[in-house]
Amino acid sequence: MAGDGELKLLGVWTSPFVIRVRVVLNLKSLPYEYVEESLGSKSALLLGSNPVHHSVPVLLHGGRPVNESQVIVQYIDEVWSGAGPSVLPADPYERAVARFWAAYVDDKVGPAWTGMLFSCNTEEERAEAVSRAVAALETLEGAFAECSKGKAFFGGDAIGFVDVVLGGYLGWFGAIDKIIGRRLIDPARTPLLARWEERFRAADAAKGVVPDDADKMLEFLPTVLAWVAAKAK
Ligand SMILES: N[C@@H](CCC(=O)N[C@@H](CS)C(=O)NCC(=O)O)C(=O)O
Repeated sequence: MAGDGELKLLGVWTSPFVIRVRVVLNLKSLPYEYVEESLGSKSALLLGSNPVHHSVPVLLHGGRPVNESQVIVQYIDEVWSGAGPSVLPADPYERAVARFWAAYVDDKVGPAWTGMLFSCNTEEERAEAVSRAVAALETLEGAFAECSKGKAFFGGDAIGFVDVVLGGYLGWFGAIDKIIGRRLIDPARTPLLARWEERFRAADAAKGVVPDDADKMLEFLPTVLAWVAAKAK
């Protein structure tokens, strides 16, 4: 169904929100054109396709834009329901639970991620954001036990909605690990998530999309900080 030129994704390679969409496109084996944006000089296509937020990701399907990463992931899952595994569970209750935890990730992990990297002015502020991230991850450790039912992923045997939503952050987590000198997903505090991280990173759909070079991420950090500073002006 996704013929040549039908799907175009506007993104930034480090964005957790873009990465989750790319993982799902890979899971479904959908061909797409990827367009790397510079958030310091956004393209006319990005500004016109996401006039409300001007943010990535934007998925263009046959030229029509779909915005907001969690919305995009669910859109792909619905439109290409026959291609590859379903990301959302078939059962309505389990689907509601998955949506709840995905929202939790972006409500709690998202702001802590920003706080650890982009909005901390002092090491104390960074440490405070790290604490908030670790607390959210400890809650997600319990969610993993509940959702996975002893299997490999939040989605069970296969990567599901909560997996891709949380998995999008792993590239930056690797960079944060280097900054703070310990693992954010600490095998002692969150052993289930630590093993989940290894499985998720090793999955074919994540390879080449979830950044695994923390130094490269850290080299890119000043670029993102400049975007954030310019936006705040
Ligand atoms: N809630 C949005 C968040 C997207 C977002 O914040 N994207 C960032 C990149 S990580 C962005 O494009 N920022 C540009 C801007 O806000 O001007 C989603 O899930 O898609």
